[in-house]
Amino acid sequence: MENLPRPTLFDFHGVSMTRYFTDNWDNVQNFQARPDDILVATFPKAGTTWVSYILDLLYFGNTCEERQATVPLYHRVPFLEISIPAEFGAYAGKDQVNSLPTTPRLIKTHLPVQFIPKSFWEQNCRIVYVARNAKDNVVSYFHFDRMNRVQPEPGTWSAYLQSFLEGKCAFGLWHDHVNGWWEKKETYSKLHFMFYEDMVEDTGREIDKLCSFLGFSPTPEDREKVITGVSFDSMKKNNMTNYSTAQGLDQKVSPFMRKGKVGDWKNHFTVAQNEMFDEHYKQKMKNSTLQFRCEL
Ligand code: PPS
Repeated sequence: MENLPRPTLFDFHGVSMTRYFTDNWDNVQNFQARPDDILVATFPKAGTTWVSYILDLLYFGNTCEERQATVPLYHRVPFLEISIPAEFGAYAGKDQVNSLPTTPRLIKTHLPVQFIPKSFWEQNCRIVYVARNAKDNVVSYFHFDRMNRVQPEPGTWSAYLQSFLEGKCAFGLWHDHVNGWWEKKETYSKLHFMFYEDMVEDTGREIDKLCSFLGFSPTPEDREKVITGVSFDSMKKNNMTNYSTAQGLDQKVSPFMRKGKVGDWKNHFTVAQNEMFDEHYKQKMKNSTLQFRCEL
């Protein structure tokens, strides 16, 4: 993986993608979901790992200590569409999902809604979508692309910001991603929409809402255990959740568990970049009822 070439972006049915997310396309599209599968869907860097770990602890926190201590979260909640070529370790998220020993299976995806394999809809699976305000999302994505060989070279911050606004990041335009999933909520009732900012504001409240969506009632002790286990500081220290065991990531460039804050964009955006971003945002989101908070 250390020699894995940085991929380039290309247009894939109208969405910017890299080969690491399209090489296994037909297989991924033919994925056979089960009715109790739970899909965690996000635009990259919106809180996937956080919600994945909440789900993992809710379902399996009490069942197998060894698993909690030895199996990294990215193996417990595999990334459905990822596919790394044979010469760099031959890894396919779909195969990982199919070898999961647990029920329900927790599955991660960054696909826009129109690319979700159809069996998830046919099986009426529960889906949790996590969204994060665009400004913090792009900052987090920039630092991630700096440290992750699976991602295209990010270039400078100002070039990156421009590319983000043009949808030239893996998984395409943020605005289309969040709007596409938000609209799906109108017709698909098993979709629970969460906001990163709400989770930062009150993790316990958001876990309660998630549990009610899942039809799950943890004991007060278990609920507290989950809240403590999924705090930023615990997840940063926990080698099973901080990606320290993952290949291809250079945590010296930027740690995976970087800041975990709302409003870090203020340390990155110039006044001019902020104005330009807001103008573009107004245009792209003018028909959307989605509301984000960029500070708390
Ligand atoms: S990925 O690679 O797309 O799966 O990344 P993802 O997990 O979606 O997003 C990573 C960002 O989420 C932050 N994070 C958290 N914030 C607060 N609390 C907890 N527990 C938590 N866990 C992960 C992580 O730090 C990344 O955000 P930034 O802003 O870069 O710190």
